[in-house]
Amino acid sequence: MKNLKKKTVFVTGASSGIGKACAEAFAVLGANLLICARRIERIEKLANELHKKYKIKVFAFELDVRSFDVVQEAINGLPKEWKKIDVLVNNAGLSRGLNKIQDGVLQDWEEMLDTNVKGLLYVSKTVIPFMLKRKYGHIINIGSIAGRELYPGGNVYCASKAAVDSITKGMRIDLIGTGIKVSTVDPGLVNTEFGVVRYHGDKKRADSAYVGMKPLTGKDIAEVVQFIATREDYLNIAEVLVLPKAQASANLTFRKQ
Ligand code: NDP
Ligand code: 8X3
Repeated sequence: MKNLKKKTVFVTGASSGIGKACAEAFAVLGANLLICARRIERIEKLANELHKKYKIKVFAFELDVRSFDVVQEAINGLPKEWKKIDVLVNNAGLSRGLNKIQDGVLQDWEEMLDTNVKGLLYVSKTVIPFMLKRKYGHIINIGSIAGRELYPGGNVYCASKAAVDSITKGMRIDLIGTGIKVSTVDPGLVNTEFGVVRYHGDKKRADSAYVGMKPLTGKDIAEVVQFIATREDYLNIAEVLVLPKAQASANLTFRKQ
């Protein structure tokens, strides 16, 4: 098992859900953490907690991944020691709405594509040069079952996660021989703030996704990410689909009445 103690792990979208759980999963291993999101107060609180609990260094910063200029400025402006990024977890992402394509809301489409696709590209484009310089690094992208299968109303969100799948595969091809490896974790239903964000704050509608079944937790996914990141360097777990037992496909869940 690879030792990540004092290595640098960068998690985007660490203010909630899977990203927050990933930050803690790497803190447990003694890794130093770079964490970001738009809600800086949450990121700073998490940084303090993890620093105190695990005696690690944490650099927390506000970042909206949708602007390339902002991403470049924030990451290129990091203190030198923080640019030695060993693991990048491209987690920041969201879904907006579940409308049929004919009823789609332009702003929702743009938010999903700008965050899930362009944001992931912007962060990667900025971090990859640091990894190339050190001939070392591991990029772990958080995709989704939604990138592998469509469901009604999934249209643009599914497309954004299918793009993550293609980008991951493209990265793996283009970065071969550079010392950088690339993996993806594709979760099914995970109980995070994802649903509340998808339904623009409607918690009741968000919770209805989990009625009669046990969804995954952010920690479940973080444990998989942690396992992938700690394999010996010669080995790459390229992709993993993680589902609740009660979910067979993007659109088929078993629910107790
Ligand atoms: P949460 O809503 O709980 O967390 C999303 C995180 O992304 C937050 O930290 C949020 O921080 C951050 N984020 C959103 N937009 C931006 C932005 N523009 N810039 C920077 N950070 C941003 O949802 P999850 O933890 O569930 O989602 C994490 C990832 O997992 C996403 O990529 C999602 O698509 C994927 N996923 C989720 C599944 C699920 O069922 N929950 C299943 C499959 C995949 P902030 O708002 O503070 O900026
Ligand atoms: C999130 C999973 O099925 O809610 O990526 O779209 S789903």
